[in-house]
Amino acid sequence: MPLRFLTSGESHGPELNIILEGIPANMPLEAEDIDLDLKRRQGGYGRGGRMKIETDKVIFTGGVRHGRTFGGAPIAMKLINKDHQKWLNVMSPAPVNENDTQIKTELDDKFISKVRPGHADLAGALKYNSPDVRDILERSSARETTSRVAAGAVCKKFLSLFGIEIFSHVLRIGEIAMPSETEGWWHEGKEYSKRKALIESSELRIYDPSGTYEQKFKDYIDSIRKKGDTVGGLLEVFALGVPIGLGSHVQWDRRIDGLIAQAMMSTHTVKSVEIGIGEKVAEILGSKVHDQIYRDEAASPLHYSRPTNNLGGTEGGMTNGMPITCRVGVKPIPTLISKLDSIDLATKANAESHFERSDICVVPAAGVVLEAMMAIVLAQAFLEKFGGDSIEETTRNYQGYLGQIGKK
Ligand code: EPS
Repeated sequence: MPLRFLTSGESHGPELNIILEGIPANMPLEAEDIDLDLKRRQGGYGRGGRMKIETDKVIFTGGVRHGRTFGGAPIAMKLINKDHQKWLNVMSPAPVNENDTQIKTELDDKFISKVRPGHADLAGALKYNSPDVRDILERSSARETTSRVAAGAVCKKFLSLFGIEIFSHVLRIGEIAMPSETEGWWHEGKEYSKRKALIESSELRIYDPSGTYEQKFKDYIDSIRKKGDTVGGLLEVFALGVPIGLGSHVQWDRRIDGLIAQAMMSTHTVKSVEIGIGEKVAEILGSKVHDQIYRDEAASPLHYSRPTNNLGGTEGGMTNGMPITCRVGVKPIPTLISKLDSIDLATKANAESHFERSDICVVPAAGVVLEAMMAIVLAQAFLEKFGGDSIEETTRNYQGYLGQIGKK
């Protein structure tokens, strides 16, 4: 059975629900494995009022017993939306009592027919025949990324048992970019943990050993806030310790680079995905693009190494044993204090877009969501190749493969 997951729940509904099926039995799993990433997602400079209300924590409702997965049972999780208490009537599943004038007034007040450019509002309202755009925005809200992070955290835990680690950092926010020499921070192994900790302690999730960029970014985001605007950015997401041979060249829908790109692109606000040096492949000659392979006795046990990783860890739709590297561009949040020109679906007239509450910049938080999506895709591919019903069986399968390719 392939690893699969579904999420449900609305931004202001009572809770978010996740079902993740296919994680082998007997994997150690505790709430704190997930809560740590939920907290990371809530952070980042430039977040809005909602993150002051919520303290996202997972509640397991199935599939976990005594600190481990068991018997193939799907992992079921829920996350409570604290903010729901203020939306009890607006989000109530019960039919509306037309005689209750108080509720009718509250519902009228929260009815939305002005669509936000850049959001799902216009297409969603027409497609689903929803005069009230709230029918669309409640589910299309990036609140759903909380569920992805929960599913991704379980996948990260699974991958960590096989030495695979996923991480992200911010390269650019709007007009300000990190200097290119800081981009390769994680290639130098011995400083890795220290550098990672530096990024974790940064509210921008940047690698800033000089300490000069943190404030620059904060001032910049503050200036955007003052203008009533929003801002996007660029991130790098990478995976280390990935074995050679995940994915396949034999069919279009089995190529790992395509699967990674789809998962990244499916994430709210994402508008570009590059693997390795990405669009630069268009400018550089083949002799400089392709990562040459050299015999290297010291690089045991496979006895070869590659000094470059321009193709970002994938060749022919398969992982090639090098780190997987991905650069992802996220657009500014479409809910702006300074409203955008749009239309009112009820009156069919020009109208300014609707504003309720929003973040100014979600770029640092997006990194945590993209890590989750990378983890889900890699766990799927790993289980497709090595998956057993239990962790013990999966480990045996993996060890057997390492022996076969001479890596044990
Ligand atoms: C989000 C919760 C939402 C938004 C945001 C992400 O909360 P609310 O709608 O109550 O302010 O802050 O949603 C969006 C960015 C979006 O585009 O819809 C969260 O939990 O991350």
